[in-house]
Amino acid sequence: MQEQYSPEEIESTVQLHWQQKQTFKVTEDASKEKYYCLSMLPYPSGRLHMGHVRNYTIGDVISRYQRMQGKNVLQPIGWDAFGLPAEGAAVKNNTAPAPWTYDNIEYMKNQLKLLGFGYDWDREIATCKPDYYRWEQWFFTKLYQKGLVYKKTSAVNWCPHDQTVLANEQVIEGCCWRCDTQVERKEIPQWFIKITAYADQLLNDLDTLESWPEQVKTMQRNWIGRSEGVEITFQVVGSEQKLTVYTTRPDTFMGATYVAVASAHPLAQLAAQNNPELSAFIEECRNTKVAEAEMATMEKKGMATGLFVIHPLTGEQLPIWAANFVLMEYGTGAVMAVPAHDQRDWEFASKYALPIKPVILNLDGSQPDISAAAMTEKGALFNSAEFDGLAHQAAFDAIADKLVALGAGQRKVNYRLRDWGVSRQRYWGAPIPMITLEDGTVVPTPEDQLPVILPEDVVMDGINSPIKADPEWAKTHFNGQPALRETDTFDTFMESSWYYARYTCPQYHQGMLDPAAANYWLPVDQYVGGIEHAIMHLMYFRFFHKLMRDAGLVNSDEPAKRLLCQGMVLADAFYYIGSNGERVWVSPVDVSVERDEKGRIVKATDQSGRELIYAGMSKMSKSKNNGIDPQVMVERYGADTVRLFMMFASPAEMTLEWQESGVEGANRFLKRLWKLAYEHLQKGSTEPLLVAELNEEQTALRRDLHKTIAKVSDDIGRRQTFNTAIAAVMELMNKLLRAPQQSAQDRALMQEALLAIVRLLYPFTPHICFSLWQALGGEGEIDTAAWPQAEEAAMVENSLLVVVQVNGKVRAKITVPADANEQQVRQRAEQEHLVAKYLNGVTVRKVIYVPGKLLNLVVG
Ligand code: RRW
Repeated sequence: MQEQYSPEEIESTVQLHWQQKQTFKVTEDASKEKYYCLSMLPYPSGRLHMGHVRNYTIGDVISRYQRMQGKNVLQPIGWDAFGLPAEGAAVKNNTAPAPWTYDNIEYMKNQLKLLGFGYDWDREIATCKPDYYRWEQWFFTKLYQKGLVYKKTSAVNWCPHDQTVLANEQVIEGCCWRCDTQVERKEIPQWFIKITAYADQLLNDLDTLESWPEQVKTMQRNWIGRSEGVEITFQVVGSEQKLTVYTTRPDTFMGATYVAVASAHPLAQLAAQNNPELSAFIEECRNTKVAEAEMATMEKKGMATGLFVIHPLTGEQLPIWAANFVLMEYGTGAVMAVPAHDQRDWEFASKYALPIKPVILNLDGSQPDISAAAMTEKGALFNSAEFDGLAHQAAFDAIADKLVALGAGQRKVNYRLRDWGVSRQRYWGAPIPMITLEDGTVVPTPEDQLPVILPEDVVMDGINSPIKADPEWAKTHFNGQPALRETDTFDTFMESSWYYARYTCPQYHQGMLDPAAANYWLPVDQYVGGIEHAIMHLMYFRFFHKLMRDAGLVNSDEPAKRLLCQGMVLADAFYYIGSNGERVWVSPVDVSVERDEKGRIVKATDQSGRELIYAGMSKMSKSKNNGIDPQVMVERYGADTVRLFMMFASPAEMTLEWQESGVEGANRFLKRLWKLAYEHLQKGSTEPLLVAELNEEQTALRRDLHKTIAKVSDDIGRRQTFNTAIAAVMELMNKLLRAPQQSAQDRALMQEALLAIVRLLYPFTPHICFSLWQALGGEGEIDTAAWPQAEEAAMVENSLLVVVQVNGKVRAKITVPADANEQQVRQRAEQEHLVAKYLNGVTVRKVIYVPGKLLNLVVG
């Protein structure tokens, strides 16, 4: 063993060993308990981000820990390789998306290896390869045959200058990213998958996911948005037409004072025919595409249509307004407005001077004050004729029943969830396997024509998809007749919805999944990834699992038992004001700082000595130039140090503040561990440990060792508090550093402790632990070693702390053997100087003894 800890050397040697031995290659083995640990696969964006390192370190720690528990652990990795960034980069670098993607994969793969992650590389997947996406295409055609896929027109961003569809990311402040032309909305036919048919299952099964974070489940519940309500039908005045709305608050119905419809609603269109002003308003709404998230905050605008409906319970006429915040795609494209009890309606009514009629009392029975805002609580009714006095649920039921009886309403469960639009008008994606015949009929691509291969050798102009630009590409045949292929491609969330299942049988050619392999490994035992995927990806992932189950491909209901969402990675950000008043961000690696005694930054300068403004810690990002390159850190300190710091600096779900001083601390700790082992080994071999012969001090140290083993096991395995596990090992290390090393048993104990510590740290810092295990003479390789076991007997406290009082006043605390009786405890107490002092010249009249806790001597 070398005296100096030299991570570079150790890490490359150990990594080579893993590669040659194929340590992390696994196959199905019915004799072993399986464990499937999955981290969200990366986009091959070019270089690893610190956020990736955090994600993949957590996954690797859990995988290595589970392997040492004797389980058959699958930890795969792959590439989420399709998507728009590759198109942008290809145009910029004058290349094509495919070579750019494959180069990135090669580069990032090497970076992952340098970090020492224990992947089964034989299962690597790149989602842009036809042998992957062919099964996605196949599955889509099956879903089509089941009636779970349909085509519908839907709005996209359209650049009238470039004559092309733009992805949301390509619309910058309402304009085209290339030519700055105002973007329009355009309705085009697109493919949808009926996720709404699974809304109830996706909602109900959340209750079975006991080991998913509550936050994620809540977000999914809200996204699905199940509500019970009533669909109300109004008669339009002077017409045969009807207008239908859906409400979850029928109890407020007597307070409805107008109805609002989407600008695209047929009634608005009808009214616009002889109303140019309304027609212009509708056009304006059509051209302003508003993201759903912005709906709540945008300015609410509307216009009266001149039409009215009849309130089915009061017979009153309510005006119909066209409004920009009602969307045709949602529900019926119309809503009833109760401005006294809905804030959005209140704002709209206030703006356009529409009547506001309160009908719900405050909780205390008083009338609500609606002068400054709506009252949105649930309460008893007033101003509601025959329904006055009814409490919320009773009012809901009474009004619903009455509407049903009148034929003007029906109860309905509604979901906020929309069907999944999977069409993208982009090139770099899996072609949608549908064909249009000459007579306009649309059919799925026949199985023998799959995969529909995306050509990789293309020239990008950045405007048109090459498969749309080339009229030949779409040409095909169906039953001997000429036909045209779909030139749209899938949303990349399609690929990431089922990759976890394909990892179980990546080379299977007879079908999408090999049921034996899939059912051996699935469901995933532990999924690790960013919270940004809480809603969409994790919903599609759960949806696909159910679709595959219903196609007989898997036999479980949910894809992942346990989910861990790691926090963001932050770093200091600094800037100065440039000559045009702009902020110029300076990378923290190029900044020198002065700190006050509390460690706060008081002065920062760049390399030329220019004083900088400190902007605090923020998420590592290109825009603030505060990304820290993982590779640079690995080169400077070694992968083990980077991994250890990441896991120690904060709990996995919390944000992590990148501090180079913390990285240095982690590095010093590893050097101390190396040195301790080195010095121990320099003294030669050790004798067997004889537990019965250990003195009190040695027994206490051994108790600490076994308690640490128990704590670390629990912290990693159950609590997933990796930072406290590391802290516990560090504390133990401090004790070992001070432990005497004179006797043979001192050294035998040190040997036991070091062999345990290298295994406890192995999930975090596998390279150094691999080497130390070898040097210490551990049995076999550490990769296949068993996790250390905490011995119950070693953890038993053999001494107790007893509080000694004289006349109820605490005078001393003494340590006694655990089996001491009252007599022995009293003897030991009376020897204590501070106790003896109060016993001088007095008689002990009474002794109160609480065994193992308290001794009170009553004197007088
Ligand atoms: N390919 C998708 C993806 O997100 C995953 C599919 C399953 C849909 C924080 C994490 C920060 C990310 C900043 C930067 C995800 C990060 C994994 C970061 C892969 C996190 C990456 N691909 N968490 N990650 N950069 O390549 O959350 O503080 O973008 O779990 O790494 O990220 S990805």
